Amino acid sequence: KKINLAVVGATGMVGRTFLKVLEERNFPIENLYLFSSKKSAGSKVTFAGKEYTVEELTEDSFTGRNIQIALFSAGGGTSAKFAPIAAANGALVVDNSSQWRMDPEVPLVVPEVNPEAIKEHKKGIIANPNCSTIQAMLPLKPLHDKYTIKRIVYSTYQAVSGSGVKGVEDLEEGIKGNPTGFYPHQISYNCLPHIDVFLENGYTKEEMKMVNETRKIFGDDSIRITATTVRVPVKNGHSESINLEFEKEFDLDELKEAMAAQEGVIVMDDPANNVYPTAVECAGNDEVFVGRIRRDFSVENGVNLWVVADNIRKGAATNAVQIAEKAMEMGLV
Ligand code: 2RA
Repeated sequence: KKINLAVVGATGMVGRTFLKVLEERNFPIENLYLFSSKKSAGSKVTFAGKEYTVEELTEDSFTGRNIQIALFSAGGGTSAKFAPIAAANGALVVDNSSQWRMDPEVPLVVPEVNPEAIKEHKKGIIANPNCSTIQAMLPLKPLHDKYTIKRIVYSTYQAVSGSGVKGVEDLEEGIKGNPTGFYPHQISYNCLPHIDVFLENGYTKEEMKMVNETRKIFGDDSIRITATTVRVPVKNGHSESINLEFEKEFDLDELKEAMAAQEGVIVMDDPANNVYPTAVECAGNDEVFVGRIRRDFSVENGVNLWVVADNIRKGAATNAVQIAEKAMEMGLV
């Protein structure tokens, strides 16, 4: 069946990728509505061969239009105000901002990991996890099920596309010698241990997102987790070094097979032939790529992984569209 779908934040990097992914996946859309801030309203967007005019988002945008799914990627403030309005007008909202992720009445979903959480929504809002969390959940899910993860150390190497067009511009101009000053320090030829804002506990919001969102998605607050998230001079694609300690013993080949069997994961692991995932080669795909799989000999039952994914696709747009597809499959729309 075809449905009426809205995209809020349609002109942003994730919003434009929502549309690309919806078209690629032939999402069954009857009527499409595109919304943005006043600044971008009026711009034209082509979708499935048809031209659409982006409207300014207002409190009446959802009235009387029977919008059944609304994909949001327009910042926390817009989601805070307009997601409830969309839901009150009958839409199921899939929100990419961090606004609703830790709300107990809002499921935080990676469709390959915890699809059953979708039907738990209490206010018509489902939250898309942070990009760096999403890509970690896919390889970790089979390992947690099989060996029970007791501790995680995340170290991330995050592309500038995570900051949107302004981040990409600071890197590209910086390489030419004209940094735009978007980042607090030069990003070209540099690494910045600073994503989002610093908190009282000395961590950044990005680091605490990985800690808190992992526990919510696995439904397990006992997992011990620490994170260091770093902005690196990569245009697109987040890379992550993930160190895991398990309650149970494991066989390395069996562990690799468990990840390879996980829907959405591709294992690229043959160091003798220089085979391991890199951002440049993995960007543009919807899978999560895992390599450098090796035992951590410093603890009883530990392993190190290198995990790469496109942070705008699987890390944001594709994951949200997959949630919408799953919700339709479940008859929730
Ligand atoms: C970043 N994960 O990379 C954050 C938000 N997209 O900047």
